[in-house]
Amino acid sequence: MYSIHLSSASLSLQPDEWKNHVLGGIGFSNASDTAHPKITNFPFADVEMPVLEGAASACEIWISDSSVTYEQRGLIQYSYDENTLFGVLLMPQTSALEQMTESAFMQIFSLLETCGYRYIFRFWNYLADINGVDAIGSDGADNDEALERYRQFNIGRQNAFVASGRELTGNLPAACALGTANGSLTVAFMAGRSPTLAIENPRQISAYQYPQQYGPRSPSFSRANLVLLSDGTQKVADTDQTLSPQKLLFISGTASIVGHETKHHLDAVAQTRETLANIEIVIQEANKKVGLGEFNMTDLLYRVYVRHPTDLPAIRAEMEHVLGRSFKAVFLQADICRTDLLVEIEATAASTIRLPEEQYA
Ligand code: 3EB
Repeated sequence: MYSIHLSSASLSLQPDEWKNHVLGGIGFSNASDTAHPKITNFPFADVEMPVLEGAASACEIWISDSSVTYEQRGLIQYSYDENTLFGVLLMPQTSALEQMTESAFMQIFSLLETCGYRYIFRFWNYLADINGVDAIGSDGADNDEALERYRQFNIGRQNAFVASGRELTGNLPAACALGTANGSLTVAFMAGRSPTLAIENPRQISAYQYPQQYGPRSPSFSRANLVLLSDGTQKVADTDQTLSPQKLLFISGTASIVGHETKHHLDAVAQTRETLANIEIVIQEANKKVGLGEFNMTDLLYRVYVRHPTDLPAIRAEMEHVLGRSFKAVFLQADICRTDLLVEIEATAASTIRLPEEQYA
């Protein structure tokens, strides 16, 4: 399995034969990008989020080395090969965000149990107006105060983990949670048949142990998730050898948080530096499990969520300063789940990732 990153325009030019190996994708686009696919033969999270550099859209497409089956169940479009399932749930605005979120995650967990892909690598969560404050659902909590929507999302997500008998600490999936201007709740997910290894950050309290000041329920995610994909079909031709498992590292949305506190208020450059220090230590933790030098900061594919587009040049310059000039990143404009965070960076490492030249000029 590998991912490629390209614009919608390039995506639509790919041959059909290629598309039959696509597990799914996530695409970010400016509302004005008419090339953006609205209908695909594979599960596709279509996120309306401004792309700050280059093409008007940026798609991350996951491709299987074997054949892929496509299905739909309720609100979930999903696909799978013999060891990985990719799904997208698009939740219409039906009720309060907490209830919608709980329902969304319940449906996902139920599908994964049924299909036998219960080990979740990663969630991608996109919700409208993440920092907005509105009235919580009547049965949501023990008072009827207004609550920030990200905090409502956390209640619904945690309720679904509990109701599905999933652990709230320890081996949690990697994740990100970002705000969009429009749309409802979009959750994309990738899961497999065997356990993954959650990685935590020794500079940070685990998110699932954040104190109550960040909301009545803590967020259910790990700092990164290490996935070893042993593909029985990856036999070396005419020998008894099989390829060693592919190692994937999904680094969650990472921000300028040390302990549990936001650091460097109003300073996008210092927040970027702190965030990269967090990512670096997460990579070191992952390498303790799989071997020194397996993953390194310069080979990652980064996605950078920038709250204020005017901060982009400074954030990019700081990344160049730390990573060198040739790092690979897509920059998007998004609201981040704490109002004092100006930047959030996530990353993926895959040992067989292939990149087209185009997106990262
Ligand atoms: C943080 O470290 C920043 O709620 O799923 C990062 C990644 C963040 C995932 C989530 C939130 C989430 O707390 C915010």
